[in-house]
Amino acid sequence: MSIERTLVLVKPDGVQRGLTGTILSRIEAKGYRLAELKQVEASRELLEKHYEEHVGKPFYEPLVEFMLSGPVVAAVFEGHRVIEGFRSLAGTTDPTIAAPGTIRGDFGRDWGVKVQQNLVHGSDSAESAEREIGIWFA
Ligand code: RTP
Ligand code: MG
Repeated sequence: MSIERTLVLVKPDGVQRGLTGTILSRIEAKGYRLAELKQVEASRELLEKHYEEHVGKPFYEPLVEFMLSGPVVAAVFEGHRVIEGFRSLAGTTDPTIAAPGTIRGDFGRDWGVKVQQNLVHGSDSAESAEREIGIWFA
């Protein structure tokens, strides 16, 4: 059995709405281990590194602005298949159609703004996870 790690962010909407504890406890309740945790006011430089794959997309600039709008909670969770397990728990990107029972589906919706405010980020592969953990927990 291999232990995987993933980077989870509670985005500014989740922190501002007081959902940090609820979100972290759902991940723990699914069986993953909280290995690192901190609240950060991310810099533009850090966010540009984190989101480098999205440079040039129409939502890139509003996404960076949104992530600069308030504190973010960064966490590392560990466990067998945690990367896909967390993305399944988070639900699909658009919170309006994310399945009920998921974090985005239960707590999020489209607010009619330029970027999806969807409460959480989770790494999408082992390579992304190691890269992103290196950025947020340097
Ligand atoms: P994440 O990276 O945050 O875990 O989310 P994801 O894989 O589901 O989504 P991704 O395609 O990587 O996009 C990163 C974040 O950009 C925002 N986004 N808004 N059309 C839109 O309004 C739009 N598309 C993407 C979301 O905050 C998304 O999570
Ligand atoms: Mg992504």
